[in-house]
Amino acid sequence: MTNHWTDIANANLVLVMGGNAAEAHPCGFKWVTEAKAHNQARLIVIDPRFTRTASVADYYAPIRTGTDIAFMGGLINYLLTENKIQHEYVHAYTDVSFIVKADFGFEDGLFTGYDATKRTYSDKSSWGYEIGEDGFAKVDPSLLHPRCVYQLMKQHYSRYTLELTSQICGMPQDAMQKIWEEIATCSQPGKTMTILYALGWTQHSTGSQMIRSAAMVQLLLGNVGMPGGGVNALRGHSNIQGLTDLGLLSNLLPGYLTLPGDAEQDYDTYIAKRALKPLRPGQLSYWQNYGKFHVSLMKAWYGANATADNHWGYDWLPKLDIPGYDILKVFDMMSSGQVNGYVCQGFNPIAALPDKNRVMAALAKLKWLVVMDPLATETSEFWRNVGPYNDVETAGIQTEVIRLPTTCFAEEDGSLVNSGRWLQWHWKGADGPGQARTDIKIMSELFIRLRQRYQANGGAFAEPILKLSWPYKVPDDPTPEEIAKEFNGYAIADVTDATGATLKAGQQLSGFAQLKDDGSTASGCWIFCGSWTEQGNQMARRDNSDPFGMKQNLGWAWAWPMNRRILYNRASADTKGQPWDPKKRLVWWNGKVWGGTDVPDYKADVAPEAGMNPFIMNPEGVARFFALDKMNEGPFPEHYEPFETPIGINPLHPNNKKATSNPAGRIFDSVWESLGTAKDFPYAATSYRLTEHFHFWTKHCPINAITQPEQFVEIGEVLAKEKGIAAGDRVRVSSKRGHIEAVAVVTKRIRPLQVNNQTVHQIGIPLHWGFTGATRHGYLTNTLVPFLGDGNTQTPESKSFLVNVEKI
Ligand SMILES: Nc1nc2c(c(=O)[nH]1)N[C@H]1C(S)=C(S)[C@@H](COP(=O)(O)OP(=O)(O)OC[C@H]3O[C@@H](n4cnc5c(=O)[nH]c(N)nc54)[C@H](O)[C@@H]3O)O[C@H]1N2
Ligand SMILES: Nc1nc2c(c(=O)[nH]1)N[C@H]1C(S)=C(S)[C@@H](COP(=O)(O)OP(=O)(O)OC[C@H]3O[C@@H](n4cnc5c(=O)[nH]c(N)nc54)[C@H](O)[C@@H]3O)O[C@H]1N2
Ligand SMILES: [Mo]
Repeated sequence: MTNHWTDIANANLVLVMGGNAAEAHPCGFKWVTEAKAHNQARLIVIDPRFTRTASVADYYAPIRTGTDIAFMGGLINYLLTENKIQHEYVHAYTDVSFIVKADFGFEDGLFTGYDATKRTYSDKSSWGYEIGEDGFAKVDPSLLHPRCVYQLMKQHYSRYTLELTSQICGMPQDAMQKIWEEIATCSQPGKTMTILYALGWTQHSTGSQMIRSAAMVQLLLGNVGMPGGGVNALRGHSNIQGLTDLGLLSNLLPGYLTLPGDAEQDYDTYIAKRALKPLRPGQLSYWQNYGKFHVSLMKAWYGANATADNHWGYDWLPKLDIPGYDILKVFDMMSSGQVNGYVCQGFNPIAALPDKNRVMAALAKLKWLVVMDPLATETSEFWRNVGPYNDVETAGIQTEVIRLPTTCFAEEDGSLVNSGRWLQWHWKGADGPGQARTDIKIMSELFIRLRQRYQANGGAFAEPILKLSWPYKVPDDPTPEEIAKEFNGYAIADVTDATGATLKAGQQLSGFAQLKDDGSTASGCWIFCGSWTEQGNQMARRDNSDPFGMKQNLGWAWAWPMNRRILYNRASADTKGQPWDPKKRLVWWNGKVWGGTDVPDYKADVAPEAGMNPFIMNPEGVARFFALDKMNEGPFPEHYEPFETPIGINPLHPNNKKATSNPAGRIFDSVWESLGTAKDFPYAATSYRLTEHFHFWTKHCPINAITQPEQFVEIGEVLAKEKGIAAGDRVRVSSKRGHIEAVAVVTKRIRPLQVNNQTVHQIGIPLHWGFTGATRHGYLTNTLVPFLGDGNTQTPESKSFLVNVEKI
């Protein structure tokens, strides 16, 4: 989230789109209720299904899955043509005036630089600013230059008319118009909309660009950095925010530092490419400190072994030969026999990943599989024949499966990072049962034994393991406190910071401004620096007072970065440093320093007149409508159809097959033949969760199993009638990849949509059941989902695929 949970109460308008917060985030959803009760906020919900969130909305409209970019593109077009934008904000704090290179273009659904044989933009060199001789990006504040971002954006979205976008989304024109008008009222400086989304946006082959299109709307309305505004990802598992913060994606290091690529064997080149110089005069470009964060990380990992002479152990970092080994890639490699062993920790891939039969076959190619989990999961039991639900030939599977029982999160101390970036310490509720051990203990024992083997026998590339520093009191059982302190970081030598304060060697750092690139500081995750200082564990703070009435609650837990609650909050004040609206006071300039009701996201002593802009992580200091080369399918979001499209064409580009679905989406060659078409599988399906279960594991708990005992699917009344299906009938739902059986729930909540002058029916498929646990055994929903995903994040397209439905 750019903002956070309690801040939702500051919104005037709440848009829930691409998520179902009342069901998937029932505790956090209370802040929407607060906004309605105390702020007269209105709630708009846009979802293919009428959900429990929709049931308390002021306005609900249906949408066809996978078409939200068309809706947002139409909205951008509306805001620009109707002149409903926050002018001063847009002019000062965004890239509208920046001039784009002359060879950039967009034609027939494709941007410049596309390589159709590789299905990727192999040449993104035109997706950039024109740079002047002074080294700065060129701008035209009049916005008249035909290639300034404003003009290009206007031109790009001029195609997104009300008529066309309504035909793509299947949303009636009057509903669309009404929602656009209401959203447009938030272009007034003091009026804010918050956008709450989750997987209804991420789980598409165009998911990242959907979210970008929402961010563009929020920028046009001047709603980023504002209380009650922002683009807010409501995250999944309780610590999934912590997962990305700590760099547990295959291409990341902790704190959103990035792993080097194969071409970056040289340390100085690696740092220089990331520590970018400002692109405009007077800007900050905070990533210029990259080297300090990186060296401090390497000191935390490798201690005295990381020295200036060995570039702080740079050679010990793996260098990526491809953009990343995401989960689709790893299972694709497994399928083709390139992976021998797999350690599966707190993950149930056969239930969670798309195309269950493909994942099954991949697991069966392993020599060994280690499952670290408190429970028996479908994955740990994948080799078991349970009749039609998992029809495998057990004798043919040679994979050795080893189960290591772990405790669960409630059986250990530690911190969880919530969607709002708050690190909240928690205390264990009970000891784990039987022989269960904590994940930390299992991993530490594994590390110690591996290191002993390398010490005794040597081996290829042993240094990263042999040189690792392991300073814990009980080496095979580090405490969560020790690890948390290491993430925060400490002074290795006496250190004087910019304010003149001196830290003694061994003392905990109080913030990342103290980090050095000379080896005198260590920090395992620079954005967590400040969470465990000499004053103790900041994450354990529980002061919920709200002295300014702005719901920022700075004494509750600790938020990264630097206990700042709202990112880019400098943008909540105008160019003179005064709040756009006195009722929405977040930070302001008092003549000497920046202060306020939140921790300023800015350099404290830089006066507004200096012209430094609020988006300090970008070298140009402003927010981007034009994404430069950061996205894999182009600088502006464009609507592409889901890979399995119910209408077969992209109404924006009916004559270019290459632009039907995301031209740079993630798909492996072997997957094409597993895709179906509307001829055999005419209905658009989407999958989702229910309040009564958490994924695939609460079905082991009798109470949850009783409340939602077996697989069902939701079918609209019109389609049910057409197919002769009554409520309670058993139906077979099939895709090109397989089928499941379920009880039919016939509902008014899903209605047929008019799309491209034809009727499209949608089917809703919840995902929790399987062949373990106390619920009625059955198939896995992911039997149906195609094995492909987003072009940037590789997130599978679990929210839009084609199925057929028949009564059994
Ligand atoms: N009770 C419970 N809570 C959970 C979880 C759980 O399993 N159980 N899981 C947690 C996890 S890990 C996550 S990631 C989150 C997920 O949180 P959410 O994303 O809110 O949950 P979902 O139920 O997957 O789906 C969200 C909604 O998106 C809609 N949708 C589908 N396609 C589209 C589309 O193209 N456009 C739009 N606008 N909407 C679409 C679906 O109809 C559905 O209502 O929930 C978390 N919370
Ligand atoms: N079709 C479709 N597929 C989806 C989705 C969808 O919407 N549609 N949603 C996707 C999403 S967002 C997600 S997050 C995934 C979820 O997929 P998974 O993360 O695989 O699902 P969970 O059942 O939550 O699995 C977590 C496992 O962790 C175990 N566990 C709990 N605590 C601990 C612990 O402390 N240590 C260890 N080692 N294990 C522990 C649990 O017993 C459980 O088996 O599913 C994805 N799959
Ligand atoms: Mo998730």
